[in-house]
Amino acid sequence: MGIFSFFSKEKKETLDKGLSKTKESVFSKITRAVAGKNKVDDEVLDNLEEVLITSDVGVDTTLKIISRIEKRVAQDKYVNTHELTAILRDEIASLLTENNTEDADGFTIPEEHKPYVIMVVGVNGVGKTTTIGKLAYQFKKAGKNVYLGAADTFRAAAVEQLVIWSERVGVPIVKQKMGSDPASVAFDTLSSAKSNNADVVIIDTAGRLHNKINLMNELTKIKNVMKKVIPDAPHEVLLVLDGSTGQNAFEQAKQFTAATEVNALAVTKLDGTAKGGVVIGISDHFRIPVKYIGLGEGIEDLQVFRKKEFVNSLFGE
Ligand SMILES: Nc1nc2c(ncn2[C@@H]2O[C@H](COP(=O)(O)OP(=O)(O)OP(=O)(O)O)[C@@H](O)[C@H]2O)c(=O)[nH]1
Ligand SMILES: [Mg+2]
Repeated sequence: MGIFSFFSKEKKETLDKGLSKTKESVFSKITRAVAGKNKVDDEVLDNLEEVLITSDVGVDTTLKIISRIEKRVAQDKYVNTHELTAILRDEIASLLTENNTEDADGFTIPEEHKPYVIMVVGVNGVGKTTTIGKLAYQFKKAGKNVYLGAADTFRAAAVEQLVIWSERVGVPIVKQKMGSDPASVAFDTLSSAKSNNADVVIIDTAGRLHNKINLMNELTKIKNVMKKVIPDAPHEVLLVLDGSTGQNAFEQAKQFTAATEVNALAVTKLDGTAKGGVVIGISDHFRIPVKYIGLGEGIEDLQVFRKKEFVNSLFGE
């Protein structure tokens, strides 16, 4: 690692540990897929296809990966099954880096937008509030002046949960009582943040309302009210997805991005699940970049998603 590497040993360990269940599962499936074979042939490729699909990579992305490996095998004539994981790692890394966005490197807070407003959305229980706490911690560590807004006023204890994070991180929070109008909370938060010259505002929102239409209408209303304080807010709408739900997370991303404007994704709970392959499918499928991954419940367990590092961790030795 050179001096320009921002990927510390600790972060690599958290990533490796977080992805270990997915890795074990993928490796044992690959071992079975190549059992008794020396050469990568059609049968091995068929088995590999099944491995990727059952590892939550998703059908479309799996087919792209298999077709790349097929080409490579055809070119090299004889490919030993021992080389398969290395090839898989290379081809997945190339697929992800070629086909859409560059590595996002998390959120960069531009000087000209002050405060920079991040609105966090997603269905209930995916990890929105936790991700906000972890993000606030990272911004604060980077010397930013952070404000939190507790605009999930629907669920009992939701405000309290964000208050706990604000205390843990040591950043101010703007709140009202449960059941109050979330758009009004967002308005208050942006007003306070603006008058206190804050750098970043992160707004928590409810994951569950009476129904999905209500939820989408409310998000629109919150956005519109924000614009009264800061005309180009929100600058980021971060959709949080629970990676441990595998293909469900993928479906949620589809539905949410169709219903409301989203420009960044975070995939949480990759620790403790064997379904981490879903990040590959999500990163391949959506134009919207995966910016963060959640690797645990702790304050340090949120990492910027970097495609190569992710694939290396998953398919490394
Ligand atoms: N293991 C693990 N747990 C996580 C991660 N992110 C969040 N959680 C846990 O998931 C649970 C739900 O997280 P919340 O942050 O409350 O989710 P939410 O989206 O705000 O939920 P609602 O407010 O009900 O919509 C909590 O117990 C978190 O500790 C993660 O990356 N890894
Ligand atoms: Mg919450």
